[in-house]
Amino acid sequence: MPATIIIGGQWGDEGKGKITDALAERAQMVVRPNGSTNAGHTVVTDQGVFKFHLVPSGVLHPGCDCVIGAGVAVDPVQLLNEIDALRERGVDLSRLFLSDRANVIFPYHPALDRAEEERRATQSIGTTLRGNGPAYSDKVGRRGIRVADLLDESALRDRLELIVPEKRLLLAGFDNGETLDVAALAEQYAALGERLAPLVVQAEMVVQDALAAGKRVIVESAQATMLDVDYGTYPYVTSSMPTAAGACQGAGIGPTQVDTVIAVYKAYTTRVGGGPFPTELHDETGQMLRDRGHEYGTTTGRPRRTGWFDAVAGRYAARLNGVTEVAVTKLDVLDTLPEVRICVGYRLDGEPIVAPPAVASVYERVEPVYEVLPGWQADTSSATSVDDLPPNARRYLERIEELLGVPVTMVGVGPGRQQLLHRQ
Ligand code: 2SA
Ligand code: GDP
Ligand code: MG
Repeated sequence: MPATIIIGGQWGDEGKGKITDALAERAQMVVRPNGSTNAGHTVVTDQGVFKFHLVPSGVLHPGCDCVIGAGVAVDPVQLLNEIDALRERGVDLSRLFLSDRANVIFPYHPALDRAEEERRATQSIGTTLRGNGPAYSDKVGRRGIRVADLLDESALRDRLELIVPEKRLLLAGFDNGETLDVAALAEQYAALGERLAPLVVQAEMVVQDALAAGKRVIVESAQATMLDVDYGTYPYVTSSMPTAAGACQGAGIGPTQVDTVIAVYKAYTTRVGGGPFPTELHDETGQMLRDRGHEYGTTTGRPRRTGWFDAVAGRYAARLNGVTEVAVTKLDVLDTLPEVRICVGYRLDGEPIVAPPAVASVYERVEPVYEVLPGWQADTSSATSVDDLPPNARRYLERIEELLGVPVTMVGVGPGRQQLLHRQ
């Protein structure tokens, strides 16, 4: 059976965790293909609020295997903390697997992340400071250490002997980086490797075997298309590939093994960190979206920037990912507005443009062209079907669908599991 990929269609935090949890009810496997502890995916159940960082959002469903794929950068300390916290809440983690090829985040990665952000000063990216960028840089620079390398302490020490001297130089005078000690790191990380060993598998084979056995496999991507290292608002991007293509690579599947790509969009837009955001609101409507939408980083608690739905960036993402279905979340957050806006075009120096420009400083200058639609000023959070939604809310969804060029099949009207409407 072909796999389903879930991706973010905007700048992240669209509600991918909630959509994954909903689909995982009928799946046998959820694979996380990319990102690191920078991600925060929220699932709200009767048991409370779960914020997943590395563990796939399908883990609350008994019978669903959860795989952390080769494309993920894993901080072993954070992963073990996440596992312990979930176990304490009674979550069964016996079906959690970790790729032997996933890269490992060492303590020098967050330190380098902080040092780099400080050095960039006014041009800082606004990263989550989890070491994500430095870890992926090491991966493609062939200086990475992978999960399998933690399982042999002497080989691990050899790898660190090669890598650490450069880190000492880069971190000299910062965080006592010049004192990084190979033997201590090797001992500590070999011990962490020992604790992780029961989870470690050749994940791409586990995923391939599941597909071959006709199991329903969901690939849950982290971050979002506009944060993609190639197609996002470079350099204000993350360092992995949060597209459908990147999800294939990180999970170890080919494009012909996928038949459904679901892009998740919020009914408005948010982004955390720096970088272009044409529809950003700096007024009380922006604050209202932040308040009603609880727009604070799931991992860092940072206030998220907020703005209107951007159908230009949205359509770009839908096309790049070959999206087959769209989920629109957080419609309820717009319930009180007398009118809602959708950005239907960009103008650059007075001329219309149809897609995001490559250069961030040029993208910053883009002016959004808005279409104004009437609001619905009614509660949507208790709707149980799309037919319950006020006509203006339905019109808003239809317009989004038209502009993205992809059917909207799911609509979120609240954080809870029941607050997800299915639409044909
Ligand atoms: P990084 O840490 O190197 O990946 O940061 C680079 C940019 O990517 C953005 N980024 C994110 N944007 C939205 N949500 C993310 N996850 C957390 C959440 C974020 C948080 O779920 O709320 O808690 O602050 C996430 N992760 C990375 C980041 O803001 C930079 O713009
Ligand atoms: P992700 O990174 O894409 O999984 O999204 P996050 O979990 O970082 O952020 C989404 C936030 O919105 C979480 O707090 C969710 O509980 C919440 N959420 C998801 N869907 C809805 C919805 O339809 N309405 C409302 N009000 N909140 C939602
Ligand atoms: Mg998030």
